[in-house]
Amino acid sequence: MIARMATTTRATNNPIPRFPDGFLWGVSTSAHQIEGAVDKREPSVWDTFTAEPGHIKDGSTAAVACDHYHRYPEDVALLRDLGVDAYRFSISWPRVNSPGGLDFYDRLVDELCTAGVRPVPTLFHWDLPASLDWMNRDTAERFAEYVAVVADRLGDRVDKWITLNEPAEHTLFGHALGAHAPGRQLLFDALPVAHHQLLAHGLAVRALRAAGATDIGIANSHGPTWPASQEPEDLEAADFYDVLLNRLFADPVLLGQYPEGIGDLMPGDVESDLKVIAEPLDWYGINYYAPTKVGAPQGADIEFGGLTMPAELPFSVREIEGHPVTDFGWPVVPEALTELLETFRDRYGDRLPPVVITENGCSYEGLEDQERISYLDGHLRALHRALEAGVDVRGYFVWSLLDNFEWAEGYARRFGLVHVDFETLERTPKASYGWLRDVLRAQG
Ligand code: IFM
Repeated sequence: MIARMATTTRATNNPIPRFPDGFLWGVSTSAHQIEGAVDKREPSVWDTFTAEPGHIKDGSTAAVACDHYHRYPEDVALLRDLGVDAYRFSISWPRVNSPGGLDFYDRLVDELCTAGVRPVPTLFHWDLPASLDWMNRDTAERFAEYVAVVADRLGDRVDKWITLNEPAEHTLFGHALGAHAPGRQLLFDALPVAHHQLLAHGLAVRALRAAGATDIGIANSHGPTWPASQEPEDLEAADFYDVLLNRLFADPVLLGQYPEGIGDLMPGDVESDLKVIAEPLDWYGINYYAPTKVGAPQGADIEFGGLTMPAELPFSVREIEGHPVTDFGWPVVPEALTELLETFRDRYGDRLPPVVITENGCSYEGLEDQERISYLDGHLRALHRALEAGVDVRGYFVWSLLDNFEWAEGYARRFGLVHVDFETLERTPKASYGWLRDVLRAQG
């Protein structure tokens, strides 16, 4: 049930500049973070990881989460009343593997279509079936088979698809550092995980095309890397980090090549795989949250943003000072979004298809979330500046519709436009929900 709504809706009196006609406005979620109903699907690597003590900061699980599996009509009503054009959600591969699992997405897609909200599914958002492993190339082939099944079932109502969400984080947090499922600490030996996900992306594009899809993208996470100083060792470390987080995942998709020195570290017939990975896309999704300041290694482990970065890494992440931070401690730097988009335009030129911001948002407590309004306000203005600078941006999705299971942080980080009481599961739209609804109305 939807409770009363927060009352204030404005952080600034200046209207958000007008975005082009046809600009796609949406909000995003992911299956594991909101669905619950774990008994109605096979386990994922996240279930296994969560069950091991010590991994999730508040000791919680996603067994119920927002119970979106049962409460999706209420959540779709929230989307409709918000006035978004589109809803980005993810499809749980373990659910699709389970009897009747696809029926849930059938119902959800029908509900969205009835509400006039365009469904935009992501086909993989980190909840790998527990029986699979991205260290194995075969997982990429299995992914393409699963994608074909989903496209066959939903393709009559879904025309916009996202292959993967943030393979960078899934590789880095899940397989290199061990902070996310499946909890491996392989450091650079985790590189095959990146390659196999990228291959899975390319194979999925082919499977979707074979099913008639014409509007396909990926949601990669990117942010500017700022060197800690102009000293050569800091510049070198920052460049390395930029390769790891940005270019390792964008270059193969957009240019059909790995950054220098990386291809040799990848398994299999890399040249032939790159042809698959670089299957042309209709648009390129960017998840943006914050820039990262990076310097030379400091000879000690570093705790940063909920992660432990081991001393042996060839870089160290530093605090960005002089900007507000979210409850997660992430710096709020809207102008870095403009910078990022201009860098992409300059780096990839005409190889960059139209861009969609597939995630942007922040964690803050409270219903009267003026900080979130201010964050979104700033980032929309920064996005508009990128448009004015000639970057072809076609859409913007807020992360997230609902407070949800924020991975290793459990329920401690609230990213939602809608508050969820995790005892009663009651939804309460926050001030930012009302603010965004007003912005969307004004955009027409
Ligand atoms: O909650 C995550 C989401 O699953 C992927 N992108 C970043 C969000 C906030 O951490």
